Amino acid sequence: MGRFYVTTPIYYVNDVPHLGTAYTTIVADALRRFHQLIGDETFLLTGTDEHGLKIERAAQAQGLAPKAFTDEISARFRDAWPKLEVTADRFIRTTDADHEAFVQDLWKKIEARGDLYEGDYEGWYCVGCESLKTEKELEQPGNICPLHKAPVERVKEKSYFFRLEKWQEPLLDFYARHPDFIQPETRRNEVLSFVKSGLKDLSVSRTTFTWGIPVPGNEKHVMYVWFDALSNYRSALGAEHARFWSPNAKVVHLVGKDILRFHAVFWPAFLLSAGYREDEIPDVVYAHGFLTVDGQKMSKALRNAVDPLKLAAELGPDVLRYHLLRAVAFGQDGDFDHAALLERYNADLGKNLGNLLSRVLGLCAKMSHGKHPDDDPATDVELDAELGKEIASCLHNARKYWLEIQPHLALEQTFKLASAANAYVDHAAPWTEARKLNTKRVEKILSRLLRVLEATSVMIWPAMPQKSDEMRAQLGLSPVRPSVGADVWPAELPPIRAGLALAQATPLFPTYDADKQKELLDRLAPKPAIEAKDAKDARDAKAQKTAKTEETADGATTIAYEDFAKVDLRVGLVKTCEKVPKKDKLLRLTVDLGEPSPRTIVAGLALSFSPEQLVGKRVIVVANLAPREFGSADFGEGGKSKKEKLVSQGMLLASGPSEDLRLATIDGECAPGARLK
Ligand code: ME8
Repeated sequence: MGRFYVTTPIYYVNDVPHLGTAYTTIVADALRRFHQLIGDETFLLTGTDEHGLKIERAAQAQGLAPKAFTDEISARFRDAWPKLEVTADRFIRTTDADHEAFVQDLWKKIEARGDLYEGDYEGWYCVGCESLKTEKELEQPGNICPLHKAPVERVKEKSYFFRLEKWQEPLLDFYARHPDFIQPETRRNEVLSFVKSGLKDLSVSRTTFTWGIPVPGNEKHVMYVWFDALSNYRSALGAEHARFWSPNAKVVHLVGKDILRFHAVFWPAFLLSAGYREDEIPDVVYAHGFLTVDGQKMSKALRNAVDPLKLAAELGPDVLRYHLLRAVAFGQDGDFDHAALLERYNADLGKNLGNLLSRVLGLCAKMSHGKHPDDDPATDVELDAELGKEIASCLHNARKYWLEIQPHLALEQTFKLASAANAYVDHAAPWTEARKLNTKRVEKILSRLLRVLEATSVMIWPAMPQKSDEMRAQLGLSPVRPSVGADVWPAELPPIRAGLALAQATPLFPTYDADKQKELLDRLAPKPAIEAKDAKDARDAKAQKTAKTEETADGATTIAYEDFAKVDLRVGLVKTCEKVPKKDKLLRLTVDLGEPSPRTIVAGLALSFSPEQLVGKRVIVVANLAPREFGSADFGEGGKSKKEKLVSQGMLLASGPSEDLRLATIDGECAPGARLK
């Protein structure tokens, strides 16, 4: 018996559960179920990441206090996972009191080791990543975060620093001694070259907002959200740490490739610094790829459109789980294609496994009085021996792949076994043997097939626990309920259960005909995705749409509400304003949008306003417009002048001709950053 501790990332509560977060969570659950089957003691952890600027702002945007906001969204995650058949041993929230106490204690340990010092931080911060960025990492023009495609913010504040640089060599030694720590191999190489290129000390506290865990002894600072978040993997265990954070437990962190660096570099460095031994560092950080949906990047709008809970309610959670686990090669990027899901459902589940079950039960009803027949292994023929070999190899390989965290391959082997059994029915032709009155042969064939089905019902349990139960009920078997210490993964065919009463066959996976598939696609797949799949349909849909487009009185076309909702309009407070030398129309402003540092906005207002007229004014800003370049200009005077690029990080709203513009503004003392709706 071993111990297996598997974690998902704790998800930010600025978003609700979506297909991406469901994916990691389902993989974690399937892995843990496999380990339960082999008798391991297991612990599955998931939860929510609730502190930091991103969450504080999301709460503000909803007009809620951060805790009230996080309570609401965290509950949505907690309620979602059981609907996908995921059972966690703990659902941690970083606002849980025991977590906060643990993190403060960890901080003190690191501080006592001399690995924290106070300093000033100045640099670029991406709130989406909750991470500082070097200039090298940003896209130009406009200092854009390559992941979030949004401008980063300039931060300048007092901060504690963690001596990450000091841990560069120990980390490299650690990676060398633990080649399996970062998986898959390509990701390991990326991390290794990142660390080899030189680590810099890490800013681990913030002073410009308060939504975080206070730094012990200096409450002006809150801890950096990643310091807080990563610690959840250890804090969540509480007293269970003796069993699950010990050298004889396998600790696996599943993460998306977006957050590998935090887990593979910062986390072990924090732990080593706090005095954890090398054998108390997690065993594996497995970075999986990113999913697209029907070939498109999962933008926020698309994420909302593809609701895993809706899919699970419609198709059954097991079908969604199976498709996600089987269709994506774990570790690589993959596409969640609605049409492919239905095709795979029909092929693997309906026509292969489902058909095998109904076929065999149907034959048993006719040929063995609905009972499991007897079988004398001494009378095996070559066909039986071949099936035997296939069974042994599929069982062995599937087990190996689950252990190697390759669920797609484990399931491939599982369904290979079902295909082999279907081929065996065809070749063994029990109906012909029955006509020849060869009863013993008929019994052997049916018994063999029932035993393959029993083995398969165990093999699918990690991916499809409900369907496994249903399948076993039809086979007259009790559900798989693993217990610690008992390895129930079959090494060979399960025993002959002569005389066992079988139930009547009911289709486990009724196949979808073309009409039903179309109806499901129309209902479940987001419209643009369906259009993208079929160019002709897309053209037709577009033609129809154009025909229906309505015109307003002045000839402008209408847009859908969703299109309007994409525009992020905010109240801004003009802090500074200056003329742009040699550009008659342009003013350069800095505008406070409630962010840590004001945005630079370049606007064609100079023919209507002097800079003094604008400072202190509240304006309306399109805050999510891609940054726009207006060339460059020489600022400053005479010999001290400096050429600067003119990049606008937003747009002001105004009306009228250039020389008589009226600015859109807002009544009263509205807070900078307030969203217009
Ligand atoms: O990063 N495809 O939280 P998060 C596959 N709070 N997986 C996806 C995905 C996609 N398109 N989109 C998201 C955070 N994911 C931090 C983690 S852990 C100490 C703190 C999954 O809500 C994937 O696992 O942004 C990714 O790493 C995670 O969601 C990011 O979740």
